[in-house]
Amino acid sequence: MTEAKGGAEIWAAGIGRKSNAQYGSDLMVEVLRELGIKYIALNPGASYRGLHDSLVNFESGKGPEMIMCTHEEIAVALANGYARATGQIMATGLHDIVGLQHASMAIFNAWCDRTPILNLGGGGPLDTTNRRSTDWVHTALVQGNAVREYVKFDDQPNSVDAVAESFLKAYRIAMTEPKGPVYICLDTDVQEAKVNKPMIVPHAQLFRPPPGPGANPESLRNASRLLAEAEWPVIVAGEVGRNPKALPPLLDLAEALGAAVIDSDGRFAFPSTHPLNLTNAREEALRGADVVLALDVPSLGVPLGPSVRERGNFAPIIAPSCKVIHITLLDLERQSWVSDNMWLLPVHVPMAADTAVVLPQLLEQVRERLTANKDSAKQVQERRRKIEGIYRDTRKKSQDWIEKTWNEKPVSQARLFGEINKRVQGKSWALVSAHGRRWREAIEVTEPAHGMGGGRGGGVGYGLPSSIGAALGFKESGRLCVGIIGDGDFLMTSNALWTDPSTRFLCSWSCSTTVLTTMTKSIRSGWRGRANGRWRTRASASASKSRRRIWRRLRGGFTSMALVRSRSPISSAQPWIKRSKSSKTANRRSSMSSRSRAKSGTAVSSVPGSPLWGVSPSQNSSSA
Ligand SMILES: Cc1ncc(C[n+]2csc(CCOP(=O)(O)OP(=O)(O)O)c2C)c(N)n1
Ligand SMILES: [Mg+2]
Repeated sequence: MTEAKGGAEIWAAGIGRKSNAQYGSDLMVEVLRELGIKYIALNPGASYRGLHDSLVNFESGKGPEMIMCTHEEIAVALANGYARATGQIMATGLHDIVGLQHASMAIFNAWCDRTPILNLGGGGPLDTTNRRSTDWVHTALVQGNAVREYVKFDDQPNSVDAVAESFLKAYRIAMTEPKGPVYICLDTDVQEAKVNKPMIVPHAQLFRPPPGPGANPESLRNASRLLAEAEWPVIVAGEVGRNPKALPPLLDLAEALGAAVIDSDGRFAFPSTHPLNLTNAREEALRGADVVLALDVPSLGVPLGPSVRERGNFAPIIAPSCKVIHITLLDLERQSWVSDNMWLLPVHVPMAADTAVVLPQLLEQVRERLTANKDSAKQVQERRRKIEGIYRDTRKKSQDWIEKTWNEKPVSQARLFGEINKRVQGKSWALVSAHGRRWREAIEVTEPAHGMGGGRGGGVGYGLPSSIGAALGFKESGRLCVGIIGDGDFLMTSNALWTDPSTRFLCSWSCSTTVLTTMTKSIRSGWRGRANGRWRTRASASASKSRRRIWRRLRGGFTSMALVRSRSPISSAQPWIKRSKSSKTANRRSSMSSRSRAKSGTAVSSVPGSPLWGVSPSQNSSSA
């Protein structure tokens, strides 16, 4: 077993605190704690038993909390959803080559989503004399090669002394815009190395990622001039909502200009109830545009392109004379393996800056220019009237579609979306994933929790685990988390249901024949003590204590899980609406009521009833 060598001196006094590590993996866990990592999603494997042991037994109870998953793809997708919901990074634990290969699909998805994830994998031992049989088969040279094309950084610290630096670098790179997943391979010998000298845990604050950059002053002036002078400016919002701070100035900018807004990704950016929101009339809004302000749009050709795209025939729907301003940090990115930014479109004012920093500055300049022009108030008012007219017509079309297809058998998408909308409005809820082209026409979204986006990599199997990860992120908020997931997508990682972040989660298969309501109690971490806990002797009794805790949790098991097939699938979604005092009773009750409803085939109202939109646009725009 390797011993940690000298090197603590490189951490001068004041930049860290004394480590209590007895093993290399204890130090790894100390650094994870220092970085504020709350959760690690994992499927256990002997290649990181050292890390696993430290998570359980080293100063137990301090975290990160383990989220047990039945597949590494699920673990990484879960971390993706969590980061998109909270803006915070989660770690994953991936067994050597085999776990990494399972995880690779989800790592690729996270790469295309620009989502930060700290993937930690086991490997080795690189010292071949320490290998057991499978270690030979499961150790790659170099393991990070398997995912290098779609992580921002990968590393393999080769001693205990190199661990802290590797973790801090990986964290900083992952969390610096444009963000992305990283991978660190942890050699088993480094994890299991005994620490026989004082070590330092560096203060993470001193190695934190830099805040996003502001705009180039000249570009900012050009952008504000173009917008203030435009006849029909349109704002296309992409991933701008990843920082909720960017959204109030976006709303104010749209109001000041009287400009139409198109929400181009699943990530929430602008209330769908606001009369300037022309997302559902995209082509109509863009056809007449003389200026487009694009905000963090990963692939401009998608919102600016035609709805039906055919091979060899890509033609933007904006006029050739339309001036495009694009604020994005993706130009700073190195990427050649996959061109997920798609077509290269002309951009007249490119700005490599953080939208959360630029939007307040842009708003200020636009307001000044509009105030200086005596005609602008009237122009803005006229434009707004026109946009409101298009908004009303579009809404009417959507309403007609919903009413026309309401009673279709099997249940129509419009009915599914409409029913969900009726049940969530006025409640504290989150839309943790959305599937189907037309959900925006029936589901009102008014705040950042109403759209996570993600899944740009197009790898099926993402919806369920990422929804569970997002629900984990919303755990403390009390929000009801709703995921609308394709049946194909769902079935590819349906075992993610085993993972339970102890949060209420309604999941609808969009094939509209089945609704699944799960209400489960935590059984995560059930394996941790049994599979890997206490494989090495420690001076503390905490290991056996934690094992007793685990068995108590395991006995809790699933409280209920109801899979309901009926003529009226939506009715099974109701139990979560009525909250009762004790969660135990609530869960038991809801499972019973789902089952009895399924038996009797209770029908939901067959009439659309009150307007599905519930709240009038004017009411909602002020609260947004
Ligand atoms: C990992 C992976 N395998 C296969 C595909 C190809 N694929 C694209 S869509 C799809 C079916 C998705 O079904 P569902 O989620 O039900 O969506 P639907 O198109 O039915 O609305 C498949 C298999 C993929 N995108 N990713
Ligand atoms: Mg399907």
